[in-house]
Amino acid sequence: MKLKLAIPTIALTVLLSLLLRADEKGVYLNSIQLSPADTEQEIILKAGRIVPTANQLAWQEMEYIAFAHFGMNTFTNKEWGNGKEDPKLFNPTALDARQWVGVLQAAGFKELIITAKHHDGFCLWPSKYTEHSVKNSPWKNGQGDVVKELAEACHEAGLKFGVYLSPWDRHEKTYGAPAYNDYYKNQLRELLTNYGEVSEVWFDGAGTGKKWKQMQGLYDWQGYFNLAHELQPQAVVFNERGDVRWVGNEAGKGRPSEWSVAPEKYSATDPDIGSRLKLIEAAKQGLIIRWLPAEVDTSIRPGWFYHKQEDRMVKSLSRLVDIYFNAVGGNAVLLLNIPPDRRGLINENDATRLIELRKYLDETFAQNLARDAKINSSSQPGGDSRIEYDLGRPMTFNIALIQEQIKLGQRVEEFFLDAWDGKDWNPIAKGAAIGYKRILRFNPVTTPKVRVRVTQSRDCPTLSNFELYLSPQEKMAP
Ligand code: FUL
Repeated sequence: MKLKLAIPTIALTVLLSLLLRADEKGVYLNSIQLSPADTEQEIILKAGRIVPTANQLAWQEMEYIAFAHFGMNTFTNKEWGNGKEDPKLFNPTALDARQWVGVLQAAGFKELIITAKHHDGFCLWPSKYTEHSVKNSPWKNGQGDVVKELAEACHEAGLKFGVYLSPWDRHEKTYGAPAYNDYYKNQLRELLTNYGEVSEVWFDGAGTGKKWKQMQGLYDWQGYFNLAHELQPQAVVFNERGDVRWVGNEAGKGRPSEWSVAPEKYSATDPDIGSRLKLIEAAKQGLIIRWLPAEVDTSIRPGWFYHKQEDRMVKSLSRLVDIYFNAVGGNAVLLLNIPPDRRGLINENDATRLIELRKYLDETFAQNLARDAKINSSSQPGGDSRIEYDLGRPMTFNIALIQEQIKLGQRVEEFFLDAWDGKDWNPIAKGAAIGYKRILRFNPVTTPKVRVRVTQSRDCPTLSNFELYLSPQEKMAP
């Protein structure tokens, strides 16, 4: 007789994790200072107990966010404007925020971030502090406000809303001097006061030239963060020193091991941000380590802004699938840019591809083959921790999805996925970091039993979820 487990996988693994932790006295913090006197054991235990804030956790759980680069560059066919563009050039013929939101929601995005101001300084809202904005454009006779239309459409539909406000401003006269901080904060205050809830604030670090170099020592980053947190307490700030960090490239690539705990000083493009080695180095310098998860930002087209000549260069479905598995399946949030065209609409080519991707992902994740698995877990102090999933009968799968209970920290440093062949356990896949979500892809395996074996961790490993799938191509194979 086949016994079916009444408790769903997720609840049981959480329960097991909690039982495993019952005797621990841990302090869970968002950041902690390491010391040169710390032993390796102390360092990793401290790191294993760093946890996300409620905002960081809610952000991570969104998984899939849309970026919309739209502004002066859309009309000048540029990627970086010089700030001398005539506001009269901004003139979308059919801007429809609800069309953007409709497409993005159907595609499964949970948030939309708009470039309220890009490096050229042109503002998509009628800022009181500059003439370089929609108010001097022919669009709606200067009475329009793109930020307002988008914020309203997002809130109405239940899509979260975020703003990108470029710190680098090639139009504003005060840029390059301390007075620019007031200008920037005034604009930030407008955006974070007049448009309802804002869930993410993007402070881009990009720039070039003499004034930009001058500003490096002058930017009041802490002041910007404080203002963002004061006006929108539920928002996360994207910035090297903010709440969520740049993954380090714009190609849609995450690292094989993406650590969510990072030292206060790190290089965004370093292939290793927070391995045990990095933590030991950080301790030698007495650095603070903190929860700082990765965001993978990339565009569906070659450029960030819309260019007609790129209409046929929308990334292929297979490329987007790889980016998705790599980012969302690699402990990061995917921020995918879809640049609206000169009409002020999401172009048909991009919309079609986004829906294809949604369909592919829905089909892939439709049937969790481990849903009714019987679970057995064991762990010895100082030894491996193992969780076994008895599938009841041989099942064929080529995708495994594993999640850690990150409310208790990111702890796993090495793990194996093993399959039972009737006599022995054989490894199918191996990895280091898991974090919020790790999705592994491999050649199809048929087995009645699988197990996750954690061979190194910073503290007791606490898995919260395990799922198995067969990808649509394999389902269709003869
Ligand atoms: C970069 C900018 O220079 C690009 O134009 C784009 O906005 C990208 C998201 O960030 O730093």
